[in-house]
Amino acid sequence: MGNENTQVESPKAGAITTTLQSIACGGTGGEMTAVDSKDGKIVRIRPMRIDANYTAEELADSLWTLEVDGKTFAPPMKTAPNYFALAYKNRVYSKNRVRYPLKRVDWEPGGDPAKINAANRGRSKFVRISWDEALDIMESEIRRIIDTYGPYSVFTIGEDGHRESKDLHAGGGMHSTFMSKLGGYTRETRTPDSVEGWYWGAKHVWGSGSNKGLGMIAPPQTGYNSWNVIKDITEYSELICFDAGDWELTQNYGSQFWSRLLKFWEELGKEFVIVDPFCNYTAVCHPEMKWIPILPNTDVAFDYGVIYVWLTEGLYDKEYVATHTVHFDKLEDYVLGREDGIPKTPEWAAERCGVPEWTIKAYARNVAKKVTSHAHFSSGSVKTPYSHEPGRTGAYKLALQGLGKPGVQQLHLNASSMAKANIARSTSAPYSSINQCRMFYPNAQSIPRTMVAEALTKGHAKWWGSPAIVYVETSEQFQEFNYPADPKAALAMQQAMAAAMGKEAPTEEPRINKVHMLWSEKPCNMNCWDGGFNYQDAIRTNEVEFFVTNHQWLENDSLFADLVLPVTTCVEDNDSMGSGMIVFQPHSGLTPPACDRVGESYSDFEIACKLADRFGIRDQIDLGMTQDEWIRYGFDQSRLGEEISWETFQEKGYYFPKLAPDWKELSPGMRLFYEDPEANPLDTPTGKIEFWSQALADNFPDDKERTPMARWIIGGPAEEGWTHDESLWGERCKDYPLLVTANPARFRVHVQGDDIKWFREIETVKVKGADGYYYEPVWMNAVDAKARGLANGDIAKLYNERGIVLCGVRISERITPGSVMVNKGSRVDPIAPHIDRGGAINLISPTNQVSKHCKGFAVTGYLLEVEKLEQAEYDEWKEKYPEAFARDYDPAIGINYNSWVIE
Ligand SMILES: Nc1nc2c(c(=O)[nH]1)N[C@H]1C(S)=C(S)[C@@H](COP(=O)(O)OP(=O)(O)OC[C@H]3O[C@@H](n4cnc5c(=O)[nH]c(N)nc54)[C@H](O)[C@@H]3O)O[C@H]1N2
Ligand SMILES: Nc1nc2c(c(=O)[nH]1)N[C@H]1C(S)=C(S)[C@@H](COP(=O)(O)OP(=O)(O)OC[C@H]3O[C@@H](n4cnc5c(=O)[nH]c(N)nc54)[C@H](O)[C@@H]3O)O[C@H]1N2
Ligand SMILES: [Mo]
Repeated sequence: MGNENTQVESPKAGAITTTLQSIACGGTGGEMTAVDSKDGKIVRIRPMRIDANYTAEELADSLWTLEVDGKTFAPPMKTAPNYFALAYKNRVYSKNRVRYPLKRVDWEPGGDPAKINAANRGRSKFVRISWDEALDIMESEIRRIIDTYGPYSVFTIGEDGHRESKDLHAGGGMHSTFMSKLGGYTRETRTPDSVEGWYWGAKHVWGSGSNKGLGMIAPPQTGYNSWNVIKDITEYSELICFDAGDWELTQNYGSQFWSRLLKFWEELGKEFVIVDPFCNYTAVCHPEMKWIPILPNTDVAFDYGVIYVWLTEGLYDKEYVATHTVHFDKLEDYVLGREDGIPKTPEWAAERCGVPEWTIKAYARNVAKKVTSHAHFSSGSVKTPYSHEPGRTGAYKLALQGLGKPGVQQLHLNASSMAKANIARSTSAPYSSINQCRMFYPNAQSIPRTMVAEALTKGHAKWWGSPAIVYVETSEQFQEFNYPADPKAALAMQQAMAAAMGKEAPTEEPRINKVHMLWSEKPCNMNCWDGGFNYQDAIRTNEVEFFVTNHQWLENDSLFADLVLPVTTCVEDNDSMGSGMIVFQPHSGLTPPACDRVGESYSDFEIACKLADRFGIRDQIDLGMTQDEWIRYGFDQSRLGEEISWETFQEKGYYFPKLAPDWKELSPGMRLFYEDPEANPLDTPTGKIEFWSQALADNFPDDKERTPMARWIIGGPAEEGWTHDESLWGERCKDYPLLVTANPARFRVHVQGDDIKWFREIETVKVKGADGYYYEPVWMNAVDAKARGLANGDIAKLYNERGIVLCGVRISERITPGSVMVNKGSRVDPIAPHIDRGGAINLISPTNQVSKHCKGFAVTGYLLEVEKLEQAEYDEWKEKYPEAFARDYDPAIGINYNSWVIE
């Protein structure tokens, strides 16, 4: 079967052809990149000159400059793509690419329990099948499931997330769009992963926040946008505190903007402090940084120690507190010990967070003395059990120092764009009309991503908070939801949605049922979300009659699938691009295919079209337009036409929107609120910053975990009503005494890129075990390693009651004693149920959510123990699970396709 859907031919034989691409793996676009190809294959990927097709005069109104103290910061004329983009050839031609449709050998369609062999998911191998056979299976299974149970038994997994940068061809919702045309589906909803603690905590302090919903502060008066925060910090801040957040590592996946900005700030003589269990890349790459090691998930103690110093030494902004905040007295009562008899002194804090008392005092006095901003991209400390507490104390610290004053800002994910452009930043928005179901729309029946395992294994689940993340009021967190959905409530939801979208509303209750088919368009739940081993168990039941994934690489969830449909990478598609949030300049461009497609792959959009042909609904999916027409339509729907004609855009291939003429004058960050809180209120119930929340007190009066004000919460046994016992002061820590710091990896974007061989050559990326296998490193302090008889290069078992993950020991002073650091996202390599060789750390993360009423995840700052894997046990496993140890393995890329496919 040819790629008849691609109307642009791949480069001609012989000559080198260059195409423009956007490669970021972050869901949104990255820096513009030039890709050179020959004979339909990529030969190299490199930066490109932004003035390649424009004169300096033509660019003049689009490029910003920042001038402070006689020093200048401006975008480079040569783009600075991230290292992932530059190495992407490894990814496109990885030995791990899915080249053909694959079917698990011992699964047959039809729903016969004897032919599902659910227990073998993640164990048995795959065989190649034709596209016709794959589409036959898809069609017959979807028809059977709908006939037997109704359409809500099809569960579409993986809306949005950090897939590759694509517009028309973007996955994560095409399956939902397709199913919606067949009468419905159960939607897997994303939880506020990047921002858990801000979402569940800080929203109750300073309102819904950026994008109206993410919980990081932004002024309602500017449509919840935070412009000119970088400019304000550059001009006024003397000190920048990175309270959990590794900007040198995490802010560079779109471009190298943040590396360069941090360098510029260094040149301006700014001071930096990083409070972090790990001496992170921001700390090691920038000599001016001061690192304060802290135990994971103890930031609340640290922050209260700091606040105690401020309150007792009068080092806070009293006037601001009086005019901009409410319930300061309650905070005072708690901090000074009037409420519970325990003053939260630096000494009290030191015993809990491991930071010496005098360091806490010095930090407190330094922050109060200097003009200080706090950088929180999403922040490691807000992905922990009870993360609403550090989310709230983080907000309190800013409030006490006059948030919004010149140079006193929260630098966060939606405050990291340099200058406002005149028109919409990208052409991607119009594609929401094709991929209608992507992100943020509620559905008649849904399951939050954090509760899928529970819903599948128990058959029911209950939570609070709607499936939407942005554009929602804080009060939606008080709403209760259930799986299976109540058909009456589901009908009401459908009618409300129809009304909001101006569509005809259904009148009959939907035929709600439990889910029996899983279809993932972003298959990495077990490795990105919480309780991964439980998720594997949930897939391994006959209740799941069919599990299909669309995927480019044979890894993670796809290893557990019954059918894998091969997907193109972003450089193979005929597409367009819009820039994401962390690039030098907003831009739009056309990205024709850079190379021939690998194997028989199609984009998620094309797969939906093929299926739609089988069901006679093609015109409802592509709306009768070719891909070229869609790309033109995207241009027409964007506001690009106000500044450039379609013909010129096509000829030039890319465009930088002009800057808003007044971009420098836009009120920076929270300045409006600072200047006049009455005229520019927050969207909290009182319009002010609330140290204590009446809304929480009214709605969840018995919640001892998220009380109306942030408290030092350590949890405890489940019998006593606690969601977690993941602290150093409970019972579980007797068996599992180490707190893990499970961060994003420098050389992966989440799970993406673990097979890039150029990175795997870097010494710190993997640890070679005595058996020749390259293990994911566990970074341990010498103190903790010595106590366990561990040496560099040892194979170690990381475990708790949820299972065992193998890692390679890397002893380093970069991690504080009491914690070990393992990067999330190393590929799953199952040995047996609840034993994994790949080092996929999220497999053993908590299965419970943030806290009782907060359905988000807790994926770092939890307990485990580390122990050497002795040779005798290794040999025993090898004998017991021979197939796991016999998988074809390439040290340059790790586990690969051949190990799972019978050729
Ligand atoms: N321990 C720990 N866990 C964490 C975090 C942490 O800091 N620590 N961070 C959390 C955060 S902030 C986030 S945002 C999440 C990220 O979690 P996700 O957004 O789920 O992460 P990705 O790994 O980027 O997921 C993308 C998946 O889609 C696949 N994919 C890419 N492009 C396409 C495509 O075009 N089509 C299809 N069908 N598939 C595609 C990729 O191969 C990959 O499997 O992880 C969270 N998990
Ligand atoms: N290379 C790469 N870049 C990425 C990603 C990736 O996977 N790879 N993911 C992207 C995404 S979607 C997001 S949301 C951002 C996240 O960007 P960040 O907010 O910067 O990342 P986090 O992992 O949330 O936080 C990182 C820092 O928090 C520290 N930390 C962990 N636990 C604690 C704690 O309990 N207390 C304190 N004080 N510090 C702690 C970690 O050691 C780490 O240095 O990164 C983005 N950029
Ligand atoms: Mo994220």
